[in-house]
Order: sequence, then structure tokens, then C-alpha cells
Amino acid sequence: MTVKHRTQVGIVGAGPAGLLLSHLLALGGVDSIVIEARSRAYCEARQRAGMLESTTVQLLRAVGLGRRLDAEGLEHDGIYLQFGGERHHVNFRELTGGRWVTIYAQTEIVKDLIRARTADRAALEFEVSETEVAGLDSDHPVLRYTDSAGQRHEVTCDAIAGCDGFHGICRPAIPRGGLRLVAERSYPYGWLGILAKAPPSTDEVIYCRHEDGFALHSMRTPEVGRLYLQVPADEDITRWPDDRIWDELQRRLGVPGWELQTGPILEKGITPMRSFVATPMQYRRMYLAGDAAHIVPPTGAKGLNLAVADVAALATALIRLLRDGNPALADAYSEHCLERVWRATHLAWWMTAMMHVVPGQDPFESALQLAQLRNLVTSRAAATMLAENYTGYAPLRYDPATRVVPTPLWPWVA
Ligand code: RFL
Ligand code: PHB
Repeated sequence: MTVKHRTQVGIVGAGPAGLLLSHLLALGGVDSIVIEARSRAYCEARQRAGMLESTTVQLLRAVGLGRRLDAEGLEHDGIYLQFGGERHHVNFRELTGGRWVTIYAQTEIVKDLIRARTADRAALEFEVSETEVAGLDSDHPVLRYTDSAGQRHEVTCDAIAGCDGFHGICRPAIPRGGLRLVAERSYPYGWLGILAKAPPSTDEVIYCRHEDGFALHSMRTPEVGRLYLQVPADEDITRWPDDRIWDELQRRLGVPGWELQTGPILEKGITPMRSFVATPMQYRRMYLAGDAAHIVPPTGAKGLNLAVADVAALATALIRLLRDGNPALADAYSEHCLERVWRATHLAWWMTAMMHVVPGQDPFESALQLAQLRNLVTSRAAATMLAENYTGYAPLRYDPATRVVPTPLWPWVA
């Protein structure tokens, strides 16, 4: 027998997008249910992003999620750009008149969100299976799933939010012709990422272009480093024993007088690189947010930040629709988000193309990469362009009086 329920917003996926959406909707007085295929432990341990735009930090603080972020997050003024054996600091705070970036792991944001939703007695179900969305051509789409005890459920909703990541079921459920443009680009390399019990050997994140490929030195805490190496897209991780990883990181990241501190590797994995944008990000009363709608290669550190910006806009739109009866923002949701999505897609593509070196690459390509990097560290205008795009776009200012993030149509123009 199927148990039938009713809620206002059915949310598929308990990643940062789905969880934050449900939190923002609750603040605005809108009910939701979040269903998640994986276990809570899996969601809380999945290693991913770490770099937050100041706009993301400000929003999380304003909606009551800043306590641990403020205590444990590492605030950075900028990044290092390294190429040709030289390391240069780019000071975002100075270039943008005060914007910064914060290192705080996605795992920790997910833990904070799950704790907040659970304390709020939110409807949040882990380990569901056979998720389906139906009735997408009506004003009351339906969410169906089987819970961890094997019970089938059917939830009638006023809206569905597809926050189920790139491999989710919501985007493919859009009827034929519902997506106007699906733009995609894959890259011939991936990132081998490690989490290591080794104190970071740098105060701020290092992006390094090396003749043998890109390397990135990031961190999680003062004791734990997060580092990445460019590897071929189809690389086999068993070809990378720990010693080889550390040797290659030292070789690519090394500059005279600098030593990379090593330590036990706690986790390692290879991530493919892809750009992807599905347009529009909505079909009638189903809205896509975060990786379900778009993917960027991690070089610009944009994926999580875009997911946060999407759901800030979506929560506002759904609160206006379902609490106040005004559909204008819900109708304009995709158009609103896509401006930011394409800016970030460009930044991530551009940084990726500038920093990665493929074996046997055309010398013309290499010279162009180096010319761009040289421009970034010698021209204030060029560095400011990077700083503005990297630290975030329009501010996400939460308004406690209306309990939404005001989202005028083209905020970055203002
Ligand atoms: P998620 O996190 O993929 O969550 C989607 C959730 O949906 C669930 N799901 C389902 N649930 C129920 N039924 C189904 N049928 C379902 N199908 C799927 C999944 O189990 C999952 O829990 O998407 P979301 O919320 O949109 O969040 C996006 C971010 O996770 C992603 O963009 C970032 O991690 C990208 N990213 C980075 N972003 C940044 O802003 N800054 C960074 O520094 C940064 N570094 C990174 C990154 C991503 C990386 N990888 C591994 C892809 C570094 C790496 C290496
Ligand atoms: C990370 O800390 O995991 C990180 C930082 C910067 C990036 C990507 C990932 O561009």
C-alpha cells in the first residue's frame, strides 16, 4: 500500500542545494520534504568543495548557519597564482574593496544543515529508493519514493525542486522539448584529489600551472591539507601510490626555498572535469538547482557557490509564489539564475584552459596561457576581473523582515 501525503515543496536530494533550500523555505513559512538516496553518514562524509565566496558566507551567517563556519572557517584574502617557477599573491580583498573567500568544507556545511533541519523537526528522509516525479504538466506535481523500511510514499506538492545532482532523476524527467539548450564540454584531464593529515604548507590556496600539468594546494584545517594534481581523464588511481603523489606535488608546486609538508593520506580519488548547462532550469512547477542544472570544472571553485545562489533565488521565488500568491519570480527563476551560471561557467572554463597543460600541447597554446597569467599578476585591471568573479557576484542579502533574499531580475547591474 502507498502512503499518501501533501506538502508544499518536494525536494529531491540532500546535498547543499536541497538542504539549504528546505532551511530557507522553513524560515519563510513554506513546508517541504527532502528525500535523499544515500545515508546521512555518506552525505556527511562525501569530500568535495572547500572554497566559499564571501557572498555565500554572508548568506549562511544571516540565516543562522554561521556559528561553526565562523569558528572553524579559514578566511583568506586571496590566492597564489604560480607559473614558470614564480609564485605571485593576488589580493582579492584589496582589489574588490573588501570581498574575501573562506575555506570551510562542504562536508561541514552539510553537517550544519542536517543538524539544523533535524533540530527543526523537518521532514528529511535518507536512504530512499525508486524516486519518481510525475504529474509535471499539472500545478500539483507528485513525488514518489520508497523509504528505508520498504514503504512506498506518494507526496502531492505545489512545486518540486530537483536538487539531485548531475546524475539525478529530475532533469531526465523533463518531457521531450522541455529543455531548449543543453550545452556541454568535457576536458581531456581530471583531478586526483587527496585529503592528508599534513599541515598546509601555505597560508592561502596555490593554483599552479606547471609544464607537466596543473596542481592545487588547498586545505581544510590547520592540520589537514587538501591537494590536487591534474591527471589524464581516464587515469587509473592504482597507478598513484602515496609516495608518487607527494613526489609529483612537490615537483609541480616547488619553488626555491619552499618545502611541501607530507603526511598520511586519508582519502584519494579522481574527479572528471566537465562543463554542462541545461536551459531552462525549470519545467512548469519543477525547478532544477545546483549540479542538477549545471556543472563546472572545479578550477574556479564555483559549483557549491552556484548551488547556494540558485537556492537563495528559488526559495525567494517559491515563498513569493506559495506564501504571497505572486508567481513573477518563480516564472523568472531560470532567467534570473542563468546570468550568474554563465558567468561562472566562463570563469571556470577560462581558469581551466589557462592552468592545465596536456602532453605535447601546441607551443602557441602554452605561450597564450603564460601571457594571460603574466597579465593577471602585472595588470591591476586584469587581476580585478579575476578577483570580482572569484569572490562572488551579486550579494545574497537575507532580509529578516520579509524572510527572503530579495532577487531583483538583474542584480549584478545595480
Ligand atoms: P550534490 O552535492 O551532488 O547533491 C545531490 C544529492 O542528490 C542525491 N540524489 C538523490 N536523492 C534521492 N533520489 C534520487 N534519485 C537521487 N539522485 C541523487 C545525491 O545522493 C546527493 O546527495 O549536488 P548540489 O546539492 O547541487 O551541490 C553541488 C556541489 O556538491 C558541487 O557543485 C561542488 O561540490 C563542486 N565543487 C566545488 N564547488 C565550490 O563552490 N568550491 C569548491 O572549492 C569546489 N571544489 C567541487 C570541488 C567538486 C568536486 N568534485 C568531487 C566533483 C572539488 C571537487 C573535487
Ligand atoms: C578545495 O579546497 O577543495 C578547492 C579549492 C579551490 C578549488 C577547488 C577545490 O578551485
